[in-house]
Amino acid sequence: MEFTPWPAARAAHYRAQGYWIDQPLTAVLSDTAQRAPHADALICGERRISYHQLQQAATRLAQWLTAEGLGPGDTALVQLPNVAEFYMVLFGLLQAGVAPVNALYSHRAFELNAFADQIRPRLIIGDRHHELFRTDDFLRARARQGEPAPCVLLLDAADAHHDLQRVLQQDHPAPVTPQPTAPDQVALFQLSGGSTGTPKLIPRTHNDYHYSVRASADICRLGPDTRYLCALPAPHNYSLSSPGALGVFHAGGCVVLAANPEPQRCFALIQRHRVTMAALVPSAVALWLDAAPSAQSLPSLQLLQVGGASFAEALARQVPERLGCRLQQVFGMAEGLVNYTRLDDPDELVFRSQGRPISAADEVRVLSADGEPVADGEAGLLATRGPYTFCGYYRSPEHNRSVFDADGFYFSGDLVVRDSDGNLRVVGRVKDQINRGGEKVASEEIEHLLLRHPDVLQAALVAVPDPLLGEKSCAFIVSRNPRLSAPQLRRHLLQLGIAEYKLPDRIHRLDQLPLTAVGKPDKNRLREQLAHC
Ligand code: J2J
Repeated sequence: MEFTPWPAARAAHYRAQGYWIDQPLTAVLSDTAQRAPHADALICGERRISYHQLQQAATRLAQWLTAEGLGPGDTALVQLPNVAEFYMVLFGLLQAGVAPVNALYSHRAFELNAFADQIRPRLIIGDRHHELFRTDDFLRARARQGEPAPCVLLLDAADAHHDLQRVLQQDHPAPVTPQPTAPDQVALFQLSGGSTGTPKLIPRTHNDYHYSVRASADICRLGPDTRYLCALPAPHNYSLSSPGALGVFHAGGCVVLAANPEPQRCFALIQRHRVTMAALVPSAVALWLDAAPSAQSLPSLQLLQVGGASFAEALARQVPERLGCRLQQVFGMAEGLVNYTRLDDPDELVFRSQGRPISAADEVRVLSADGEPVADGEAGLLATRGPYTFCGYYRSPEHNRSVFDADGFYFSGDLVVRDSDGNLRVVGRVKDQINRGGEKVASEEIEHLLLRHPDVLQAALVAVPDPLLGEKSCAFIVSRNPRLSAPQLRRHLLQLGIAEYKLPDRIHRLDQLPLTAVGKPDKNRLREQLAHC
C-alpha cells in the first residue's frame, strides 16, 4: 500500500524515544484479551461483549478473509453504525492486514464512491438497514467499474452468503493464520474534514496510531474502571483514538455504545452502566446542559471531553456546575496532532484553551501568512509534524504540495494563539471549510456539485454563525434560471448522493458574485452580506 513515509531520521528518532514500538495496532485488543479475557469490552444495547469474545469475533473474520485470499496490500470499505460489530470488523481487518476506510453512517453514495474510487476495495462491509445496502443497486454499480467484484459482507444480510454476523460467530473449518501489515505500514485510512473537491484519505500506520492511542489513554488516565460512552460516530478519529474506544481497549475499560448524543438516551445509558467518561462535540454539550436535571443526576460521570469545533467559554464554565464532572477540551485532527487540556490543569486554562499537544515530540509552529513565526499570544497559522502526524494524503501529490512545507510541517488551516506554556487556543480558520457542529463540509466539494446543475453558473459556499451548531452553511448561486428554487437545488444535491449534513442550510441567489482582486469569489464580502440579511 503506497503512502508517504516519515523521513528515515525522524522514524529512527521516534523508535529510539519509544514512541514507535513496532507492534501491530491489534495489540491494543489482544494484550487486554490476554490479561482480562472476561472483562466487558463493549456494551451494545442489551449485549455485553467480553474482551475474549471481541478478540474471537475479530479472529474469525480475519481467518475468513485470509481464506478468501485477502491480506496485506488489500483495502476494505466499511460503513457500519455504532454497534459492537464495528470494532469486531476493525480488529478483524487489522489482523488480516486489510486496511479499511471507515465511512460515516451519514455518508451516502457520493462519499462511498469517492472513497472506493481511491482505494479500490476488495471488500465492502455495510448494513442492510442503510439506504445504500437495502438493495443491491450500489454494489452492482460498483461491480461494473471494470475491476474484480469485491467480497461483500452485510450486517443483517438477507442471504447467508453475505452474512457478516455468521462470519463473526462461526469458527472457520480450516483456518489459515492471518498476517497484519508491518507496523510501519498503513493500518487504516482516516477521513479528512477536507477543503477540496474530493474527500481526501489519511493513511495512518500501526506505529503512529498506536502511539497516539497509548499516549492519549495515559493523559486521560484511563484504566480498567473506565466506562466510556461512545455517542459520536465510532469511526471518527476523536471517538476512535483520542483516546476513544481504542484507548479504552488498551486500558482494559469498557465502551458503552450510543446511537447518537441525544441527551435523554445518553443520560439513561450513563446511569444504567455507570459511565465515567464521555466525548462530545460542542453542539451536543449545549443539549446536555439544557437537559441535565441537576449536577447530581449523573454521579458516575467524571470526565466530559469536548472537541471537534470551537467551544464557547461561557458553555465550558457550565460543564462542572451543571453536569457535575470535569471538563477536558480536545483539539485534534484526523491528520494527526491532538491537543488536550490536562486533568490537573487550572480551571481557567481548561475553560479558555484547547490544550497542548500529546507529545514532547510534537513540533508546533505558529506562523504568519509569509511563514515567519509569530510571538506567543498572537494569532498565526498552525503547522505541525510529529510521531503521529501523517506525511501525505493518499494519492494526492498536488494537494500535498500545498499543505506541507519543505520541512515536512503540515498546515492544518487553523488559526491559533499559543501561550508561553504551549497551550493553544483556536481562534479561526483559513481553510475553506464549514464546521457544522463538528461535521466538516468542504466548500469546494459542494460548489462543484452545485455547478453540475445545468442552471447554475456560479456557486460559493460560506459559513454562517449558528447558535446551536456553531456554524451552518450558506450557498450563494448565480443562475440563468430565475425560477430555480432552493428545494430544487437541494434535491439536485441529494440526487448526486451526498450526505445530508452537507446540504446548504441556506441558499441565496445573486445576479453576480463579488470577486477578489484575483477574480475568485470574495467570501469575506459574502459573509458580510449575510451579517446584514
Ligand atoms: C476548535 N476547532 C476544532 C476544537 C477540532 C480529537 C478531537 C477532534 C478531532 C477532529 C479529532 C477543535 N476547537 N477543540 O480528529 O482526534 C477543528 C479544527 C481541526 C479540525 C479537525 C480528534 N477540534 N477542531 O475534529 O479531522 O479546524 O478532527 O483542524 O474532524 O476540526 O477535524 P477532524
